[in-house]
Amino acid sequence: MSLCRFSHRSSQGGVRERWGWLEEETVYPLPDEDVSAVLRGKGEQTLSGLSLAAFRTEPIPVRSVTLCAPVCEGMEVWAAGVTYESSKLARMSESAGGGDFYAKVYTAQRPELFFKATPNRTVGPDAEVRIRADSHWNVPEPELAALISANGALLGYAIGNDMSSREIEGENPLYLPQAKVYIGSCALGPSVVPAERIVENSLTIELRIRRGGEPVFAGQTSTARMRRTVADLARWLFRENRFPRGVFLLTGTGIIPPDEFTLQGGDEIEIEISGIGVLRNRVAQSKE
Ligand code: DO4
Ligand code: MG
Repeated sequence: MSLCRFSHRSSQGGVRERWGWLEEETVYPLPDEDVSAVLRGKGEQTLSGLSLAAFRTEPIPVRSVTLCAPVCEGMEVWAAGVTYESSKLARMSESAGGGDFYAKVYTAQRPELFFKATPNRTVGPDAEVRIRADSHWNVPEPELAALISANGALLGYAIGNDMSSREIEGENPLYLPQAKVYIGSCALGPSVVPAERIVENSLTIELRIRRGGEPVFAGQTSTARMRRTVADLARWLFRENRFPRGVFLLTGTGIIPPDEFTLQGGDEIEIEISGIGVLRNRVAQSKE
């Protein structure tokens, strides 16, 4: 039972992206205005309420649709950083300037929050995430992603991948937007599980990377290791900011591959979060 975004060839031959309600192997298309109202914080305040609208529409087998990132025009993706000790330590050691500010932000009251992506920079399940041509040290960052409505209600959870260039961020923290924000730098999916079905503080997050079919990295953490709560991060995000169509907030990574590891074109990334699902993406090496 989750909210998804999908594309599907209609009987008239057209293909369009739309919202749907995913129940096991079936997708029930949802009226755009119903989902939009929830995201805008009007009326219904939970995703589960959408299931009623879904059962009035014609079901489609999930195998005949393409799942997309659960974001639409007007939505934004933001991210929190240094919310796990492992992220703090890795960044301190990679930082050319010593990285004292990572230690400070880890314990500070104000979290690190940064703009991550627009829908056109975000890919969905089985699509390609990208590594930059001007970076030689790149990693996926598997993160719990929270969907929050315009009025700050926590609607649900998905899986996020905050693709990052460790080389560019490590050279100078002022390069963070270039390390983090580019076409194909964010993956979201496979769908959004209603918040009321998830206990946020004890989820297992697993990352598996394969190259030529062989495992080259695997790691695991738990959201129990997160230093901040999603609600606290969301409160900071909404300070002096408005998200009229809703926003995704990635909550930081706790899995850092060893320093000698970098992604390569063709790698397969699999992120699993208990109770939410599995997000798979292939890596494309930019030629720009
Ligand atoms: O401080 C830079 C970014 C941190 C981040 O993305 C993370 O900890 O997940
Ligand atoms: Mg991150």
